Amino acid sequence: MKSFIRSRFPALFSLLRNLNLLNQAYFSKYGRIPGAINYPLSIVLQRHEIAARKKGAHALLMPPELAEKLQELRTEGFCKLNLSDVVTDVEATNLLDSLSCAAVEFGTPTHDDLVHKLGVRKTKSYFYDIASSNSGIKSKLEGFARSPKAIALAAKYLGQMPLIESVSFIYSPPIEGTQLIAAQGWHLDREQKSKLKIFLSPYEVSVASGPTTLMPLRHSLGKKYPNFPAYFDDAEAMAAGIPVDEKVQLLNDVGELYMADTSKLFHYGARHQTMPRFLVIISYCPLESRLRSQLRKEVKEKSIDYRW
Ligand SMILES: O=C(O)CCC(=O)C(=O)O
Ligand SMILES: [Fe+2]
Repeated sequence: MKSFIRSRFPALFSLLRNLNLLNQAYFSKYGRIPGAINYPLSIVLQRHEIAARKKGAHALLMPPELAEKLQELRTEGFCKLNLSDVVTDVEATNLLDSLSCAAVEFGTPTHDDLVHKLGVRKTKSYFYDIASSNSGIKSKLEGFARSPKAIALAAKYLGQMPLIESVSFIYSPPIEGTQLIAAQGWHLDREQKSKLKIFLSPYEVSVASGPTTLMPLRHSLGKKYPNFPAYFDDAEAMAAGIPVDEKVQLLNDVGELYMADTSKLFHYGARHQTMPRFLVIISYCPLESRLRSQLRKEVKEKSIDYRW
């Protein structure tokens, strides 16, 4: 298209180029529009979509049996559910079977294997997302994430029809030593005002298998985020008045799961598990992000490389 205009209508081409009409792709259907139009338009469109999502969430009927869980989410910032609260017994069994089969098939590679055989970055060697290379599991998790009751709970909690931001099935090898890497340090997932995550394992989660750990809402709310936007350790948490002793480990039996607002609750992933760890993490979020682009860049850079 560009070269056609350039060869057939050189004057028009240079006019368009001068107006910057050839650079910013937006609606491919309409061709290209400049940033000066694109940016305000995208804000209007986003507002419009958020309003529609809010209406959608408002119109949804809350399954009565989940009303109490919604209340818990609002007061504690997290809640524990049975898988069968969200899907049918058959669907629950089916999902757990598929996850444990995928886990067995994947095996229990070491940190070195993750780095050298599976190409995981050294600074991320504490986990690998099995769903990233197993499309069957990925689509099962997407199906589960879309189940009407889970969506209803997320929509009522977030106040709008949620985006399913990600689904993953992470594996972490046993951790020796005490060094903390990335999400093993305390942090908030602060990109949005709220972010509701599902944590679900096909196995029992005990202290030995590395539970996700969080600080309930009453101890997280209003606390300054030390070392923002990077991670922080227990000593830094205590110095900031975050009562580390009040932390909650998300322990569960097979068939149970947690939902937690990781944007409001300080939390970390497993630290010192002696057993291999398999965990589904599904993230629901509102459409709006509160990071300005510079801050977003900063968070990304620091969170990838930060270690202590
Ligand atoms: O590994 C985990 O349990 C939690 C990781 C984490 O920080 C998150 O999913 O937000
Ligand atoms: Fe997190």
